[in-house]
Order: sequence, then structure tokens, then C-alpha cells
Amino acid sequence: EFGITRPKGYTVSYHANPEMEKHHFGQTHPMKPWRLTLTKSLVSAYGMPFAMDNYNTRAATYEELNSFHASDYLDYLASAPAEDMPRDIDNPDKEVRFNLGGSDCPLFHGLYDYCSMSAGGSLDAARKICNKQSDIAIAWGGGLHHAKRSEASGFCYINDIVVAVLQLLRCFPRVLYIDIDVHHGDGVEEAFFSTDRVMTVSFHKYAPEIFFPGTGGLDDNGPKSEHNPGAHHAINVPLNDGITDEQYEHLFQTIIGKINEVFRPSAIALQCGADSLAGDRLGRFNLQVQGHAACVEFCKRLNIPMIMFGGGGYTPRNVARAWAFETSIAIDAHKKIDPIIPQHTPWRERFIHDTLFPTLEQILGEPRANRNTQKRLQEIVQHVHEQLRFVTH
Ligand code: V1P
Ligand code: CA
Ligand code: ZN
Repeated sequence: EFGITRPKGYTVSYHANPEMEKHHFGQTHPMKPWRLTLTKSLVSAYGMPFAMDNYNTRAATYEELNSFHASDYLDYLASAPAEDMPRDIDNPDKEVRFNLGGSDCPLFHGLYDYCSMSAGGSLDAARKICNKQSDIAIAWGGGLHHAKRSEASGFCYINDIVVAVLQLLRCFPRVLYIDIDVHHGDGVEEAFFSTDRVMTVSFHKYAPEIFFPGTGGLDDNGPKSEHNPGAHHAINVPLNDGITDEQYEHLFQTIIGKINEVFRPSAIALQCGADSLAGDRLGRFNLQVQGHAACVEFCKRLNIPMIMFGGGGYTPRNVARAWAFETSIAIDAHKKIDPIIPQHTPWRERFIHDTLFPTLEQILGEPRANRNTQKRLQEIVQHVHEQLRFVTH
């Protein structure tokens, strides 16, 4: 269909579980697993599944989740009763354990299944990369970068990325983690704070006190204790509101290009959180699908085995646009696909504008003011280059 064929010389796999999409965080919660259904509908309408190996993924087992998460946390996650109202509104006095049951991380029906399916997709993706059956593996149901070993945080309960990267480390000497979600990838950064086999790089809005999670300043480069091999292996790119495609692409290519030369990763884990797009319900940037996707294309051109994870993204139509277009980049079909959303796409009217690439004016009416000066962006590049001088192997 539409001449979309398998890419030449490499294999792309797509890992999804339609059961995941049926879960609900609650009426007013911004995280809508249904955005995965909308993404899949667009990917399928364009005929992209013909060009990939498609896997219906299983749930990760307790033992697999236990590779990162503590047993007492997993036991509680598996047994905590669902609550119909967020605890802090409903009955504020009830004990909160592991940060579960507040408004960010509610205890909803089927929570443990949802989490283990998200991690199952990411882990399957990592296994396909490890055994060389895939060169690019896509897991849009993963990317939940805030979860800690014994704590839920920011809509994330299980850190599927950490579980997948631990799997990659069994087969590859060095893994580069890149995070283009508008939020700081704190959980992944912290998990690999003390190893030089993983470098973590997050681009995010940074405004401690007012923007979640408040960490990820320019000087946060991993604990600088004397014998910590992980020192200088956490890179943070703190940004202000309104950054544009042009600035973001330039920053991304400069920083990731340099990191690739110095760190020479053997695999890449790319978190493609789509809340960095303009018009996101929680985000603050002015990125268009083109600018977000340019980061994916840049990584793909490095020709290194790669997992592409999902993540945040709170305006479902824009999430679906970005992740469908980024899927087309993975299979090298992006130059062929028609920007007009196919007539037969299920829920086509939900996209409002019938193109994959709405203009900023179409998305926002009036674009958000850009608070990023060229001078500050130059300082960031300078600081990152200084950090990378410590990186040797
Ligand atoms: O700001 C906070 C917390 C709640 N206060 C105590 C501080 N939480 C944020 C969480 C954002 C999580 C982003 C996840 C990801 O990086 C990865 C999947 O995208 C938050 C926000 C906000 N505007 O930042 N929670 C909510 N909004 C929220 C709104 C309505 C209902 C429930 C949560
Ligand atoms: Ca980020
Ligand atoms: Zn986010």
C-alpha cells in the first residue's frame, strides 16, 4: 500500500500490546493510554506495518521488573487496591507508600498489568536489538523515565527504559540514552549515576520549583565523588519556554554529534516523549513534528542499533502525528508518505487539521514567546564540551 516497503539492508521491529491502551488513569489525568491507539491507527493507515516486524508483546515478569525495582515496591504495586478517586483529594490522611495513590500516580484498575505490559514491550525491543534480529526497535508504550527503584513518580511506576538498558548492557559495552521529552529524565539518570557504560543526555524545560521534576540543571553531571566512574556521564540541557525547531535541532545535532565521537556508543536508547511539541497540554516548547522528528533522523543516521521509546505527550493528536512520522523515519519511508492524513484513518476527525504537519499558527493560534537566547544556548554547548573532555575509554 502506498509503495511502503521494507527498508533495504536493515530490520525495524514494532512492539505493542493493544491491551495496554484500555487502561485509564482517571477522568482528569493528562496521561491517556488511548494515544497509543491513535498512533497505531495512523501507522496502519499509512501501510507502515508492511515494512516492519510487528510483535504483540507479552507482559514483563516479576523477575524481569526485579532487575531494577525493589521487591517490596513490586509486591505493593501488585497488591495495592485500586482507588476510584485520587487519595489526596478523596481522603488526604490515608498513608501514601512509594508515592503511589496521589494525583500524579493514581492506583487505577489493572495498574500492575499496565506497567508490566509497558516494560514487556521495551524489554522485547531490547532483546531483538541484542540478538541482532532488529536494527531499530520501536516501543511507543514505554519511555516512562521518572520511575525510581522503590518509588513511582510523574505518571511513571515501572522504569521500562532502565529495565531495557540493563538488558542492552548484557550485549553491548556502552549505551547512550537520549531523552527529548520536555521533562528531565531523572529516573534513568539516577539509575546509571555510578557507571561509565551508560551516558544519559536529557533535553528539557528547566525551572526548579515551578516545573516538574525540578532536577537536571546544567551542572548536574553525575556525583563527582572520587572513585565514581559515572562522573561526567550525565549530561543535561536545561531549556526555557518556547524553543523553536531551528534552535533545538542545532543544539541536538551539535551535542549528540560530539557525544557520539567521544563516547562511541554501541547502542542507543532514544526516549521520544512528545510533550516537547508545541500545543502540548503540559509542555512549554514550540517544536513542530518536523523538529522533533529531525532528532530521530539524526540518531538513525549514526547507524547504531537503536530502541525508540515513547514517553510523555498529552495532546493525543500531536503525539500520534509525531510517533507515526518517526516510525516512517525508522523504515526510511518519510520522504514517500503523503502529509495529508489518509481518508480511511480511523478517528481521522480527531486530528482536527488533516495534515501530519500543522503550522504553529494552526496548533497554537499565537506561538509561545521564545525565552531561549542564542547566548545561553552557546553556554550550554560550551559546558557540555567541557564535561566531555573528562570522558575517555
Ligand atoms: O507537578 C507535578 C507534581 C504534583 N505536585 C506535587 C508537583 N506533577 C506533574 C507531573 C508531570 C509528569 C510528566 C511525565 C512525563 O515526563 C513522562 C511520562 O511526561 C503534573 C502536572 C504538570 N503540569 O506538570 N501532574 C499534573 N500536571 C496533573 C494534572 C492533572 C491531574 C493529575 C496530574
Ligand atoms: Ca527530556
Ligand atoms: Zn514529559
